[in-house]
Amino acid sequence: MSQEDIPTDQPAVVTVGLPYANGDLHVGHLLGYITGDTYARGLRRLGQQTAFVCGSDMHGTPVAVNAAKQGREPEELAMEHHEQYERRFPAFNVEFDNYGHTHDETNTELTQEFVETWIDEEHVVEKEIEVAFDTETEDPLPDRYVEGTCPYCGEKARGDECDEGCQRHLEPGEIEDPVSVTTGNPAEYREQPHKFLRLADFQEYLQEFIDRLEGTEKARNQPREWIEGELQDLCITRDMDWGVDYPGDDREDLVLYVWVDAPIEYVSSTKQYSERVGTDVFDWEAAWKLDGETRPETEWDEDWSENSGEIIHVIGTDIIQHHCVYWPAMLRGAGFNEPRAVIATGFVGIDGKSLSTSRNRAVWATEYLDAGFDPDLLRYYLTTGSGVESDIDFSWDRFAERVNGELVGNLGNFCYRALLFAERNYDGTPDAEPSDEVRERIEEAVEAFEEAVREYDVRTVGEVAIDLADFGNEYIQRNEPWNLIGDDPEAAAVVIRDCVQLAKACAVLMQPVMPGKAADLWTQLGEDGDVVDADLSATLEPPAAEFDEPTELFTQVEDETIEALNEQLRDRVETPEETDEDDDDSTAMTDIDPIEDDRIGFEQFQDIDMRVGEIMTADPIEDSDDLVRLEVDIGVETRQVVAGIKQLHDADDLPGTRVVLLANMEKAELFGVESNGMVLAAGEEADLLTTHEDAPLGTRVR
Ligand code: B3M
Ligand code: ZN
Repeated sequence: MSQEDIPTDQPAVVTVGLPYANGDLHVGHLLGYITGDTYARGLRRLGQQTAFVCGSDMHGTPVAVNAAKQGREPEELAMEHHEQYERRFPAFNVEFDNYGHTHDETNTELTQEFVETWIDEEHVVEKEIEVAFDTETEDPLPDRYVEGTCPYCGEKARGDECDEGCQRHLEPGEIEDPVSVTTGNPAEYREQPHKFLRLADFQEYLQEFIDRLEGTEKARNQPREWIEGELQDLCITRDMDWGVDYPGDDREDLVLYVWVDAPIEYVSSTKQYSERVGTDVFDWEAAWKLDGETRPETEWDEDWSENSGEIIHVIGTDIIQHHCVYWPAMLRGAGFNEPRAVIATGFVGIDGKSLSTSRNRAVWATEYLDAGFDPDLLRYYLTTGSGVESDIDFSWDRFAERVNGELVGNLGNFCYRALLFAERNYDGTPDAEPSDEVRERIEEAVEAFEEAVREYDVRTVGEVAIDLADFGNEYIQRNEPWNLIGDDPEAAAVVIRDCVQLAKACAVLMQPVMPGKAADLWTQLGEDGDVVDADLSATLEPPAAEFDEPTELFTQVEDETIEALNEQLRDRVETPEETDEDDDDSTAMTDIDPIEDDRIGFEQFQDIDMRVGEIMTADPIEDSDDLVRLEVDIGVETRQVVAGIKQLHDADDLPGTRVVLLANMEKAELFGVESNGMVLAAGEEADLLTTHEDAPLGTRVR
């Protein structure tokens, strides 16, 4: 990366984690792709040359196991889903410059090149390790072919990750009591030679890298604990025939681990884009290579990096380790550029509970489209519902509430009123200069937008136009042009010119989050060309002198539609169907959690700021089964907190209760209510923790 402020003179690449080509897309997946698309569009708005690329993740056991269960060939299953994703993304206005897949020639070749460089540079070592084999069929059982017990936390886990417990990546041979997921037979461990990337070679490099890395907080900080401890070598081969062959070894059925060829697709997809549009339009090497060429060295040298591009990854929180530890080491080992930023998004919940595909508690991409909603509404909901890294809850009720309030009632209403008044009275934009007040307000919005892009704050990128429309509504109300037009026509002309200018600025600023609606507004404004090509300075350029009568940008979501969708969701969650997907994101219910193996130091504990508080008010949140809005007095201030404590506690009894409040918890938004802290409670039923004696409010809990 160039280490200069964005926009830089170098090309940027924005990527999103590749979807496994093994199932249908739901709202949880869409969050990442929409966030990435919005961010890439935001970068371009600042004048940064940007390629937005992705592809389907075709290999690995997530695809192979699904295919085996369906009695199909992995390639056939993966291609089918790949083609489905290719069509699906544009339906949500997610427009990749290139959407490839990991099984194509570009990625196969590039992956092998990476690995050959690691071998040449002596970063690859061979070790005998224990790998699981089916005791009856004698087949090797890599990664998700087995399930068992996590050796770190004791939870049920998949062969490659502890998805329901401590979230660790598990190396081959680590899982305890492995059982085959396809035959149900117990597995036994046998010795087998495998190849490893020696991560210790990159430890020092990674420690410096993490200090430079930009992006969201968790992505920058969570990797520190892994990088500071001893780095375990990464096993890069698997006994399978579905994948990219390991180069330089003729052992049959030895392929690269899926997490080797998957991130390399980010590079391959950019390369395909360059090959299609020409390197004069986008030069993939300028973006991905150090100073335009690969340098097989491992020491960091600022001079080489100065002229390389800006790599920005958008991922889910659960794959931070792969992107902030393994991937930078892989890039470094092959002499490639490093990521400038990693943006990690939170999880999407459904109606206050975790999304679960196996319980069919999910809102599917097709279902949303079939309901006839414009994709931009969901884009707005998902990007602005909570901070980028916070979890976000999706409910149809909240969707309707936000669309009707924020889009129909605020943005849509303002633009319609402004343009209708202008068209009826002036056939378009009145001949007047905009006021200083409005010019300054637009300048402020543009600055907020630029800063949000520089800070990877996608939520603010999405909110700037809405805030501007909010101002517009207040401005029009305060100035009453309908009265002015008779009394003071000149003043009325200024007010309406101001409003048209504000609508034009809204179109430019809302484009990253709602590209389709921005294009509609642009047309209504009588502007030539495409709003995509208008840069931020267009917000203050004179609007078109003439335009036609406007139409409403957004339509009200009706109660009956929402009731039907809620019923559809309720019915299928109550009668869970068996699905053949295995990406269940729900947390299993257990009786008593095992004690964490990992000890924490006192310093780490000190980072947790817990205070004695007292509940002042408690109001149940409508439409939620378990959430209550609390006002908690913590001595120095009163905090609004949303707590999932309805099951065991009657809201009316809560005021006056002493609680322990985690005061430095990240803010979150639940059912539209901001939660600024967390009250501690025990167990699924949320039994509130309280103090025994009367410690003064605000006292720190240690
Ligand atoms: N295919 C999906 C996931 O684990 C996985 C991402 C690859 S990104 C290089 O979220
Ligand atoms: Zn675990």
